[in-house]
Parts: sequence; structure tokens; C-alpha cells
Amino acid sequence: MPLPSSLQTERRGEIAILRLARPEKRNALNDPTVEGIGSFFASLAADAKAVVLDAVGDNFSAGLDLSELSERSTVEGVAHSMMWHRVFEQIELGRVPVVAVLKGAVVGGGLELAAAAHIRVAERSAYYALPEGQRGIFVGGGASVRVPRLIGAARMADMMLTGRVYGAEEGQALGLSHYLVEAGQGLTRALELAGKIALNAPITNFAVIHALPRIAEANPREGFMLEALMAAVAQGSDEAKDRLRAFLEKRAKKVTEF
Ligand code: 1HE
Repeated sequence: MPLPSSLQTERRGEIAILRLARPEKRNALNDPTVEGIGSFFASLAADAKAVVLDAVGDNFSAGLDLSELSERSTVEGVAHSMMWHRVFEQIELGRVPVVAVLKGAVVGGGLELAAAAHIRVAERSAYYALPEGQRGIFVGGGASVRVPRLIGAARMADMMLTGRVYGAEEGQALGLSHYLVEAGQGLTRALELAGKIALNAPITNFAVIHALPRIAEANPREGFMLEALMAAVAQGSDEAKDRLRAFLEKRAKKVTEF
């Protein structure tokens, strides 16, 4: 399915780049854009080992396109939110890790989209808000599940109740971003990180995406068992054996050399 003009794609070796490209509307997310994100991840090339989620212009995304909201019924609202959930789950629980480049507005649905990525690199211009409260609505793109994992439900409640805006430095300290970089450096750093991710054994990337979040939210009894099973699956792979042998034969990089 062809992507809408609000999305652009690019390939750099093993890394696929998806770019929000509606800067005149601050990359507000309308239905074609969200559905296009879903199509991109559904048809990701088999040889892509990581995705970088970037944005054209000065802003990552100003969230839900508010011009689409006015005429929706309650039933349509549920279906719409579930459509976002389906698409963002393709990011979070997809085949490869996703690194997002954040700058300017990372707001409402834009923060929900960013939270579905695995690694977030923020430029110093990034700011975070959940203005749904002020707009008279509620989050619908998975923020209630994903944002508390990053900053806790109490901070998210404050953002929604008071309209609090966190800047890039605060966001970094709170855990909204993993890396904080200077203006214009986000894509370079994200590609560098995606390059490292692409060098991992696929089974490790699979385990981090699919097993780790489930284990982290499981009861410890089940969590330890799941971890043991996942560890055994990974260790049993030929690639793990090759990599361990390479280390023992002093052919592999040390931790301090990655
Ligand atoms: C938009 C949107 C949008 C900008 N939907 N059109 N999100 C919000 O409540 C955030 C709303 N946006 C803003 O507060 C500001 O636009 C920003 C602080 C993000 C950026 O300000 P600025 O001065 O750089 O840009 P601007 O002049 O406000 O916007 C430029 C254009 O983008 C303008 O349109 P124009 O035709 O007058 O040029 C804006 O109307 C348009 N625009 N943001 C539609 N969001 C699944 S549930 C998720 C729920 C949510 O995400 S709620 C939060 C929605």
C-alpha cells in the first residue's frame, strides 16, 4: 500500500528510516498518517535490522490532528483509539527495535508515538506535554499504559491535570528520553545507535522487544521462569555459541570497546 504524503521513507544500509513529513501542521497525526505508519511496519523489508523514526521540520509531532475529532461518535471514538493501539503495537512489538528522534513538540499523541519506540533520542528543543485535559479529551494512543512505565502514573496525572510541560533536560532526567543531544544531532545519534542494535544477534533483539517488557510486568514467579526459558533459547542458538567462542578466543570486542 502506498504511504501518504505525510510520511517519507529512506534506507541506510540495514536501517530503515520512517519520517513524519507534515511540518506545516507540526506533524499532527491524522488517520492516513497513523494507518501509513502501520503499513510501513507491516511491510518492513526483511533485511532491515532497525528502524529510526524521525520527523521533518522542528517538531516531532503535535499529536492527534484535532481537526478530525469534532464529529466522532462514542463508538467511533473507541474504534479510532483501538486503531492507534494496533498501529503503535506494531512498533512496540514488531520485528526490529525502533529508535525515535525527538525535537520540538512531543505532545499528546506525539508522546504516545514516541513512547512506543524502544529508544528515544531527544534534541535540546524537545518538550513534552499531554494537553488532552485542556482539550476536554483523554489520551487514546496507549499513553496510559506506556507513559507510566517511563515516568510513573503520578507524573502523568500531573501533566494531564495541570497541563505541565517538561523541557528536554527534565525529560531526560525523568526517563522520557534515553539520550539528550544538541540541536540537529538527533538523527546522527539515532543512526549510530541503530547501527549498534543491528549488530546484535537477532534473538537478543527479539528477547529485548518481546520478552523483557512482559517479564518486567509479570509476577516475579512467572517472570523468573520466563527469563530462564528465554535465556536458554538465546544461549542455544548457533550465533550465541559463535559469539561466546569469539570472546574466549580474544577475537571479540571488550565491553569498554563497543
Ligand atoms: C494542528 C495541530 C494539531 C498544530 N491538530 N492541527 N495536540 C495539541 O493539543 C497540540 C496543539 N498544537 C499546539 O499547541 C501548537 O501547534 C504547538 C505548540 C504544537 C506548535 O506551535 P507553533 O506556534 O509552532 O505552530 P502553530 O502555529 O500552532 O501550528 C501550525 C499549524 O499546525 C496550524 O495550522 P494553520 O493552518 O493555522 O497553519 C495549527 O492549527 C496546526 N496544528 N497542531 C491539528 N494537533 C489518540 S488520542 C491523542 C490525543 C492528542 O494527541 S490530544 C493533543 C493534541
